[in-house]
Amino acid sequence: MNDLILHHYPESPFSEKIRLILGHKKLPWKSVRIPAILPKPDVVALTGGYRKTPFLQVGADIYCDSALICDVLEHLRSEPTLYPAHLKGVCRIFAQWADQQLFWAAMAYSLQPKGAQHMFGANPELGKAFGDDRKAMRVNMTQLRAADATSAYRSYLRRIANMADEHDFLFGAEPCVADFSAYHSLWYTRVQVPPMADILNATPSVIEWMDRIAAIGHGPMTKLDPAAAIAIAQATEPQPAGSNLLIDSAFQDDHGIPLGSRVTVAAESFGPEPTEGELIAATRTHYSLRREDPRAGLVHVHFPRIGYVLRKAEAA
Ligand SMILES: N[C@@H](CCC(=O)N[C@@H](CS)C(=O)NCC(=O)O)C(=O)O
Repeated sequence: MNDLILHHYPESPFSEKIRLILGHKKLPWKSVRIPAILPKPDVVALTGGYRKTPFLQVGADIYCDSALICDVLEHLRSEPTLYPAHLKGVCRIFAQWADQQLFWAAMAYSLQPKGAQHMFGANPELGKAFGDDRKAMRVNMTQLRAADATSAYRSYLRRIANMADEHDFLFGAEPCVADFSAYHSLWYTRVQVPPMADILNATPSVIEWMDRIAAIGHGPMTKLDPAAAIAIAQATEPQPAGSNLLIDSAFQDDHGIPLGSRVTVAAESFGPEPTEGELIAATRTHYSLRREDPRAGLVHVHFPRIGYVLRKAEAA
């Protein structure tokens, strides 16, 4: 099999979720460091437009969004599982809540002036560029005010503590996808913005649970430069739909858009840059687009169905 290449940057919470899952499943991986803000020419060469972090490259197949990457890693190595049979629905729904509600509360809390000063105090120009970049990404969403975010974050931490009081991990003796999704936002507060981390002190069982997750580590990783990753895509044929690392291939037509159509796929909110290509799969779980890139050659770009908008491309 082609190497697993994670495109990410150290401070990214959703990347920390995937780094830990790679460690949990003991999967070796290659690490490509990408910029945190636009422009991202090497990213877009592979994704065709999607600019969020992280994404996973396997040869000339590009898997966007950490939820889809979880499915890919589970398909590749089913043990230890992210989705225990008796928790299948609830752990995915909990993860979705954590990746949305908990994440945005944690971000708005952590990046109040004191937190932003810690992150960018030494480089105010970078702080301004980061703020402008994220502002442009914020479509179809309301921004939480710091005080409201603080209230929500405190409540969420108490609820997570109720779970961590009961078992070593949120749903039992072993971690599942819910743990990794709940962890990454709290990790951001604790590790990236320590001046804001005192909010965690009211829930010591959450801190102990975080220590257990952190102990999992990131597994065996080697660095790769972005140009080498693009050359790998260039030199590799993408996998035909149905034999890639996704679980299903049956066509599910909810949009009246036949396979073979020219389409765009874009995130519903936050980071609306679309990827355009030929629709080669639209299954229960994901969309796959085929696109030709001047630098990366023929690539297949995959997105989860949930959270993404499929449209027919405008005629040129
Ligand atoms: N639903 C996406 C969310 C990813 C996301 O919002 N990532 C943040 C970084 S942690 C991001 O893309 N920020 C802008 C950027 O890195 O360009 C996922 O699960 O992967």
